[in-house]
Amino acid sequence: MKVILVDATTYDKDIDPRLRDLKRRYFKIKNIVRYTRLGEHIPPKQKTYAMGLLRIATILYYNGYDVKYIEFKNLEEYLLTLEIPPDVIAFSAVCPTVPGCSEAVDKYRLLFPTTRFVLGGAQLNVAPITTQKLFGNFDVYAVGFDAAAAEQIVGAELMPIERPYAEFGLLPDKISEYAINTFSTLGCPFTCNYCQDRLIPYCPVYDDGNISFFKEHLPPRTCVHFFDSVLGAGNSKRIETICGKIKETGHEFILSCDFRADLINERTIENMVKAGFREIRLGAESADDELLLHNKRALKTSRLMKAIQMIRNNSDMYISLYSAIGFPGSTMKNINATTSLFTTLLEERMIDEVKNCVFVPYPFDEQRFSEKDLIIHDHDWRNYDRQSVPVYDLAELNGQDIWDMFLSMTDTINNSWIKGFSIDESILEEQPLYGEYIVDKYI
Ligand code: B12
Ligand code: SF4
Repeated sequence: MKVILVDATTYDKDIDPRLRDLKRRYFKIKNIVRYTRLGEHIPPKQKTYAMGLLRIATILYYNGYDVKYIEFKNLEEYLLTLEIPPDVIAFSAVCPTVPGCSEAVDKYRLLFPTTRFVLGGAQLNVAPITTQKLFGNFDVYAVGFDAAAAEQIVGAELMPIERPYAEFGLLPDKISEYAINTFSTLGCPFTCNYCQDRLIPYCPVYDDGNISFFKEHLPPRTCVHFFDSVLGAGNSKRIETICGKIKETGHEFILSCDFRADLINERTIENMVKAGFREIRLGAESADDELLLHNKRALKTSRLMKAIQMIRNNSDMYISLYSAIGFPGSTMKNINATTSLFTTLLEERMIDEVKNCVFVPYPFDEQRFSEKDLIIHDHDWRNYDRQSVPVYDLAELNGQDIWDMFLSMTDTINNSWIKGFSIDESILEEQPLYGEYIVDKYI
């Protein structure tokens, strides 16, 4: 049985030229700051793989199916080379790419009337009803993870397979051609509003995050990012196990991970440092505790500051803050307060980077916005994007206001970064853009 697995987890999109210019500057500054803090290293490539789809491909492959993993943008060219129709074309989509996959089904069904078209992935898992209602032309909506999802693709029971669970040889390119994203644990125990990671079931996966495999295939000083929602799902025992296993591999990679500031303590930092973590990314949505509470984000600004201080005192890790502008309850006043917090932290060199984006209310089935809080005015899922004008208005700010404040915040962040790191403007122009998937897609 021939199964084509289509990676539609990334996409190209034109963005506002003002943001493009700001982001070009951002990635030039980042180039200097990263090398200053981390020393010589191999920056991430601009191409990514979808670990979820790769796991599905692996399960089917070891069950004897003829699988082909292909990127959405190369699908058409590949289909034209086929002499007999594939049995299945299955798409892995995120919210903004579901409409494109649905259009592809209409188009290719004319070419391959007997082929079964399947939808799976992050957006379907959190909104099976809404997705099917809006995009009803797939034959199968394969909700779930791993084998449970893979069985729906082929409509048959599968044999369990031995780990390792991701056969990187099934990817179109060599592993060294990709930005390395890996994970140790699925799911998140927290329940912040509007975040879909809390809907992902908890599952410990690779105790060493696959580092032993990568060590055989990638050179030392490659950047490897752990995309666990919170490393080890925030469980301190598990974090200790993971860090111990990673250390045992004897790798020389530059590891990074996402973490919650309120879980930071000296023991955790010590474990991370021993395991080779050189970067930690903390969520920092707002300087306004009331706004955070309103969005069920219990982390107070004072706790964030304490965590930053503790990391600085106990390690030389690169500290990034990840921020989203436009949560319900946002006002000009609290956005300005957040911008000034970032300014202070960058100018005092307490942190190394602030990555800001626009909050996106990705649809899920039970979602209800109170009329006053958030009104969606653009229902086209293609525009549900973190680098585009918001698809919603808030009580005090409309989408355009939020967008203008986002641009202004991005500019302020760049300027504070330059000031804090005493960067000479004259050397900035000749800097290369730091490699990151967003550069390729947007700049
Ligand atoms: C790593 C990652 C990235 C990486 C790599 C993306 C990639 N190629 O996978 C990067 C940084 C590039 C990325 C980018 C984006 N991402 Co992202 N990303 C993740 C992250 C952290 C991990 C994904 C993962 O591998 N999970 C682990 C695997 C095992 O789970 P999984 O992907 O869900 O796959 C399982 C099931 O879904 C199912 N499955 C998956 N595919 C298929 C296909 C079929 C046919 C079937 C049957 C089943 C199936 O089985 C899999 C195995 O069990 C998730 C959050 C998370 N913790 O999951 C967000 C996440 C997937 N990203 C998300 C989004 C929205 C994006 C962006 C679109 C953001 C944006 N711009 O607005 C961008 C796209 C970039 C662009 N412009 O091109 C959202 C998706 C939300 C949604 N409702 O669609 C998530 C859930 C984060 C969030 N909470 O907002 N992302
Ligand atoms: S801690 Fe982070 S990943 Fe977990 S639910 Fe909250 S925002 Fe989402």
